[in-house]
Amino acid sequence: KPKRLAYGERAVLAQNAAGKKLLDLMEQKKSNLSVAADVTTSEELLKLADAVGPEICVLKTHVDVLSDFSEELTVKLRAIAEKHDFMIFEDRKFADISNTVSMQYEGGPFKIVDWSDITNAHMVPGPGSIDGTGEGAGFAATCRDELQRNSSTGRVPSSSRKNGCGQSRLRHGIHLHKSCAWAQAANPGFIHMTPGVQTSAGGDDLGQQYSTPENVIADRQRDIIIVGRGIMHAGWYRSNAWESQKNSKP
Ligand code: S5P
Repeated sequence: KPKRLAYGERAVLAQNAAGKKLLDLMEQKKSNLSVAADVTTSEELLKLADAVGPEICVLKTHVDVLSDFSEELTVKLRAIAEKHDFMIFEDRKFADISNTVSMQYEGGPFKIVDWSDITNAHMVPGPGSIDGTGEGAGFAATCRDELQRNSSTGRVPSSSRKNGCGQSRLRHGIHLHKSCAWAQAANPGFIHMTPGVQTSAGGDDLGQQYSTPENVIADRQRDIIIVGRGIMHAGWYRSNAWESQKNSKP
Protein backbone atom coordinates (compact mmCIF):
# COMPACT_ATOMS: atom_id res chain seq x y z
CA LYS A 1 0.00 0.00 0.00
CA PRO A 2 1.74 3.23 -1.12
CA LYS A 3 2.17 5.78 1.63
CA ARG A 4 -0.03 8.81 1.35
CA LEU A 5 2.20 11.88 1.21
CA ALA A 6 1.38 14.74 3.54
CA TYR A 7 -0.04 17.83 1.87
CA GLY A 8 3.05 19.79 2.93
CA GLU A 9 5.36 17.23 1.33
CA ARG A 10 3.49 17.67 -1.91
CA ALA A 11 3.89 21.45 -2.02
CA VAL A 12 7.25 21.15 -3.79
CA LEU A 13 5.57 19.03 -6.49
CA ALA A 14 2.79 21.55 -7.17
CA GLN A 15 2.38 22.77 -10.72
CA ASN A 16 2.02 26.48 -10.00
CA ALA A 17 2.21 29.07 -7.25
CA ALA A 18 -1.47 28.78 -6.29
CA GLY A 19 -1.14 25.00 -5.90
CA LYS A 20 1.98 25.33 -3.78
CA LYS A 21 0.41 27.97 -1.57
CA LEU A 22 -2.69 25.85 -1.07
CA LEU A 23 -0.80 22.67 -0.11
CA ASP A 24 1.36 24.59 2.36
CA LEU A 25 -1.68 26.27 3.82
CA MET A 26 -3.55 22.97 4.21
CA GLU A 27 -0.63 21.44 6.07
CA GLN A 28 -0.08 24.41 8.31
CA LYS A 29 -3.79 24.90 9.07
CA LYS A 30 -4.59 21.18 9.18
CA SER A 31 -7.66 21.67 7.04
CA ASN A 32 -8.77 20.02 3.83
CA LEU A 33 -12.23 21.53 4.04
CA SER A 34 -13.65 24.00 1.53
CA VAL A 35 -17.01 25.64 2.07
CA ALA A 36 -19.24 26.46 -0.90
CA ALA A 37 -20.62 29.87 0.08
CA ASP A 38 -23.80 29.71 -1.95
CA VAL A 39 -25.61 32.71 -0.49
CA THR A 40 -27.27 35.57 -2.34
CA THR A 41 -26.29 38.74 -0.48
CA SER A 42 -22.93 40.34 0.36
CA GLU A 43 -23.84 40.55 4.02
CA GLU A 44 -24.52 36.82 4.24
CA LEU A 45 -21.32 36.02 2.34
CA LEU A 46 -19.11 38.14 4.63
CA LYS A 47 -20.78 36.76 7.75
CA LEU A 48 -20.36 33.19 6.56
CA ALA A 49 -16.72 33.77 5.52
CA ASP A 50 -15.89 35.18 8.93
CA ALA A 51 -17.67 32.35 10.74
CA VAL A 52 -16.18 29.41 8.80
CA GLY A 53 -12.84 31.13 8.07
CA PRO A 54 -10.90 29.47 10.92
CA GLU A 55 -12.02 25.99 9.75
CA ILE A 56 -11.36 26.11 6.03
CA CYS A 57 -8.49 26.14 3.55
CA VAL A 58 -10.63 27.44 0.66
CA LEU A 59 -13.81 29.49 0.43
CA LYS A 60 -15.63 28.66 -2.81
CA THR A 61 -17.77 31.47 -4.16
CA HIS A 62 -20.32 32.05 -6.93
CA VAL A 63 -20.34 35.86 -6.93
CA ASP A 64 -22.70 36.00 -9.90
CA VAL A 65 -25.55 34.84 -7.63
CA LEU A 66 -25.17 37.86 -5.32
CA SER A 67 -27.96 40.39 -5.71
CA ASP A 68 -25.69 43.23 -4.54
CA PHE A 69 -22.16 42.46 -5.80
CA SER A 70 -19.73 45.37 -5.43
CA GLU A 71 -16.02 46.04 -5.40
CA GLU A 72 -16.38 46.89 -1.72
CA LEU A 73 -17.50 43.32 -1.09
CA THR A 74 -14.35 41.92 -2.70
CA VAL A 75 -12.13 44.18 -0.58
CA LYS A 76 -13.90 43.06 2.61
CA LEU A 77 -13.82 39.42 1.56
CA ARG A 78 -10.06 39.62 0.89
CA ALA A 79 -9.54 41.13 4.34
CA ILE A 80 -11.41 38.20 5.93
CA ALA A 81 -9.34 35.76 3.86
CA GLU A 82 -6.12 37.35 5.14
CA LYS A 83 -7.42 37.42 8.72
CA HIS A 84 -8.31 33.71 8.79
CA ASP A 85 -5.76 32.56 6.21
CA PHE A 86 -7.84 30.84 3.54
CA MET A 87 -7.82 31.06 -0.26
CA ILE A 88 -10.74 32.29 -2.35
CA PHE A 89 -11.90 30.10 -5.21
CA GLU A 90 -14.40 31.76 -7.57
CA ASP A 91 -16.23 28.82 -9.14
CA ARG A 92 -16.82 30.64 -12.42
CA LYS A 93 -16.47 27.68 -14.82
CA PHE A 94 -15.32 29.66 -17.85
CA ALA A 95 -16.06 27.98 -21.17
CA ASP A 96 -14.90 30.02 -24.15
CA ILE A 97 -11.86 30.74 -26.29
CA SER A 98 -8.76 32.09 -24.59
CA ASN A 99 -9.25 35.71 -25.70
CA THR A 100 -12.80 35.81 -24.34
CA VAL A 101 -11.90 34.00 -21.11
CA SER A 102 -9.12 36.52 -20.48
CA MET A 103 -11.56 39.41 -20.87
CA GLN A 104 -14.15 37.77 -18.63
CA TYR A 105 -11.52 36.95 -16.00
CA GLU A 106 -9.99 40.41 -15.89
CA GLY A 107 -12.93 42.67 -16.72
CA GLY A 108 -16.70 42.89 -16.68
CA PRO A 109 -18.46 43.64 -13.42
CA PHE A 110 -16.60 41.04 -11.36
CA LYS A 111 -12.87 41.49 -12.19
CA ILE A 112 -12.24 38.02 -10.77
CA VAL A 113 -8.47 38.23 -11.25
CA ASP A 114 -8.26 41.08 -8.74
CA TRP A 115 -9.56 39.27 -5.67
CA SER A 116 -9.66 35.47 -6.21
CA ASP A 117 -6.78 33.06 -5.71
CA ILE A 118 -8.27 30.26 -7.78
CA THR A 119 -10.89 30.02 -10.50
CA ASN A 120 -11.85 27.30 -12.96
CA ALA A 121 -12.78 26.54 -16.54
CA HIS A 122 -14.65 23.86 -18.38
CA MET A 123 -12.47 22.03 -20.82
CA VAL A 124 -15.17 22.11 -23.52
CA PRO A 125 -13.13 24.42 -25.81
CA GLY A 126 -9.89 22.54 -25.03
CA PRO A 127 -7.09 23.34 -22.63
CA GLY A 128 -5.92 26.32 -24.72
CA SER A 129 -8.88 28.31 -23.43
CA ILE A 130 -7.08 29.07 -20.17
CA ASP A 131 -3.53 29.28 -21.45
CA GLY A 132 -3.84 32.98 -22.23
CA THR A 133 -4.70 33.80 -18.65
CA GLY A 134 -1.15 34.23 -17.40
CA GLU A 135 1.30 32.27 -15.30
CA GLY A 136 0.08 33.51 -11.96
CA ALA A 137 -3.50 32.38 -12.46
CA GLY A 138 -4.65 29.62 -10.17
CA PHE A 139 -6.79 27.96 -12.79
CA ALA A 140 -8.50 24.71 -11.99
CA ALA A 141 -9.71 22.43 -14.74
CA THR A 142 -13.15 20.97 -14.64
CA CYS A 143 -13.82 18.06 -16.94
CA ARG A 144 -14.32 19.03 -20.53
CA ASP A 145 -18.01 18.30 -20.52
CA GLU A 146 -18.60 18.72 -16.86
CA LEU A 147 -21.90 20.44 -17.51
CA GLN A 148 -23.22 16.96 -18.10
CA ARG A 149 -20.68 15.10 -16.03
CA ASN A 150 -20.95 16.90 -12.73
CA SER A 151 -21.99 15.59 -9.38
CA SER A 152 -25.67 15.52 -10.21
CA THR A 153 -27.59 12.58 -11.55
CA GLY A 154 -28.04 12.02 -15.27
CA ARG A 155 -24.39 12.62 -16.11
CA VAL A 156 -23.04 10.81 -19.14
CA PRO A 157 -20.70 8.01 -18.10
CA SER A 158 -18.52 7.86 -21.17
CA SER A 159 -15.00 8.28 -22.39
CA SER A 160 -15.09 11.95 -21.49
CA ARG A 161 -12.25 11.71 -19.01
CA LYS A 162 -9.82 12.07 -21.88
CA ASN A 163 -8.52 15.00 -23.82
CA GLY A 164 -8.73 18.55 -22.52
CA CYS A 165 -9.16 17.66 -18.91
CA GLY A 166 -5.98 15.62 -18.69
CA GLN A 167 -3.86 18.06 -20.68
CA SER A 168 -5.01 21.00 -18.67
CA ARG A 169 -4.36 19.23 -15.42
CA LEU A 170 -0.80 18.73 -16.54
CA ARG A 171 -0.38 22.43 -17.06
CA HIS A 172 -2.49 23.92 -14.31
CA GLY A 173 -2.45 21.37 -11.57
CA ILE A 174 -5.67 21.89 -9.69
CA HIS A 175 -8.54 19.66 -10.57
CA LEU A 176 -12.13 20.01 -9.55
CA HIS A 177 -14.28 17.02 -10.17
CA LYS A 178 -16.40 14.55 -8.40
CA SER A 179 -15.75 11.34 -10.22
CA CYS A 180 -12.51 11.55 -12.12
CA ALA A 181 -10.21 8.55 -11.99
CA TRP A 182 -7.07 10.43 -10.96
CA ALA A 183 -6.00 10.22 -7.34
CA GLN A 184 -3.28 11.84 -5.27
CA ALA A 185 -1.28 8.64 -4.86
CA ALA A 186 -0.47 8.63 -8.57
CA ASN A 187 -0.36 12.41 -9.02
CA PRO A 188 0.87 14.04 -5.82
CA GLY A 189 1.56 17.36 -7.57
CA PHE A 190 -2.11 17.82 -8.41
CA ILE A 191 -4.83 18.95 -6.06
CA HIS A 192 -8.16 17.26 -6.37
CA MET A 193 -11.20 19.04 -4.93
CA THR A 194 -14.51 17.23 -4.68
CA PRO A 195 -17.96 18.78 -4.22
CA GLY A 196 -21.14 16.93 -3.29
CA VAL A 197 -20.24 16.05 0.31
CA GLN A 198 -22.46 15.68 3.37
CA THR A 199 -22.46 13.67 6.57
CA SER A 200 -24.36 10.84 4.96
CA ALA A 201 -24.61 9.74 1.36
CA GLY A 202 -27.83 10.78 -0.41
CA GLY A 203 -28.89 13.78 -2.40
CA ASP A 204 -31.12 16.81 -2.74
CA ASP A 205 -34.39 16.78 -4.64
CA LEU A 206 -32.83 18.39 -7.73
CA GLY A 207 -30.38 15.62 -8.56
CA GLN A 208 -27.34 16.49 -6.43
CA GLN A 209 -25.64 13.33 -5.13
CA TYR A 210 -23.68 13.30 -1.87
CA SER A 211 -20.73 11.29 -0.64
CA THR A 212 -19.25 11.32 2.85
CA PRO A 213 -15.82 12.79 3.74
CA GLU A 214 -14.44 9.25 4.26
CA ASN A 215 -15.62 8.15 0.80
CA VAL A 216 -13.94 11.13 -0.78
CA ILE A 217 -10.66 11.42 1.14
CA ALA A 218 -9.91 7.85 2.20
CA ASP A 219 -11.57 5.64 -0.42
CA ARG A 220 -11.23 7.87 -3.47
CA GLN A 221 -7.97 9.54 -2.43
CA ARG A 222 -9.10 13.10 -3.10
CA ASP A 223 -7.55 16.09 -1.37
CA ILE A 224 -10.24 18.61 -0.49
CA ILE A 225 -13.92 18.21 0.27
CA ILE A 226 -16.27 21.01 -0.77
CA VAL A 227 -19.33 21.31 1.45
CA GLY A 228 -22.17 23.69 0.75
CA ARG A 229 -25.51 23.16 2.37
CA GLY A 230 -24.04 20.86 4.99
CA ILE A 231 -21.87 23.61 6.54
CA MET A 232 -23.84 23.77 9.73
CA HIS A 233 -21.51 20.98 10.84
CA ALA A 234 -18.23 22.57 9.66
CA GLY A 235 -16.15 21.37 12.60
CA TRP A 236 -17.28 17.80 12.13
CA TYR A 237 -16.43 17.80 8.41
CA ARG A 238 -13.00 19.26 9.04
CA SER A 239 -11.88 16.71 11.61
CA ASN A 240 -13.42 13.81 9.74
CA ALA A 241 -11.77 14.68 6.42
CA TRP A 242 -8.43 15.32 8.12
CA GLU A 243 -8.48 12.04 10.06
CA SER A 244 -9.54 10.10 6.96
CA GLN A 245 -6.04 10.57 5.50
CA LYS A 246 -4.82 8.03 8.03
CA ASN A 247 -7.33 5.42 6.82
CA SER A 248 -6.42 5.70 3.11
CA LYS A 249 -7.45 2.69 1.05
CA PRO A 250 -5.70 3.08 -2.30
O1 S5P B 1 -19.82 18.69 -10.10
C1 S5P B 1 -20.00 19.66 -9.36
C2 S5P B 1 -19.16 20.78 -9.43
C3 S5P B 1 -19.37 21.81 -8.52
S1 S5P B 1 -18.26 23.12 -8.52
N1 S5P B 1 -21.00 19.64 -8.41
C4 S5P B 1 -21.20 20.68 -7.53
O2 S5P B 1 -22.11 20.60 -6.69
N2 S5P B 1 -20.41 21.80 -7.60
C5 S5P B 1 -20.59 22.96 -6.69
O3 S5P B 1 -20.38 22.53 -5.34
C6 S5P B 1 -21.95 23.62 -6.74
O4 S5P B 1 -21.95 24.69 -7.66
C7 S5P B 1 -22.14 24.12 -5.31
O5 S5P B 1 -21.52 25.40 -5.16
C8 S5P B 1 -21.35 23.12 -4.45
C9 S5P B 1 -22.17 22.02 -3.82
O6 S5P B 1 -23.06 22.54 -2.85
P1 S5P B 1 -23.92 21.59 -1.85
O7 S5P B 1 -24.82 22.54 -1.16
O8 S5P B 1 -24.67 20.61 -2.70
O9 S5P B 1 -22.94 20.92 -0.93
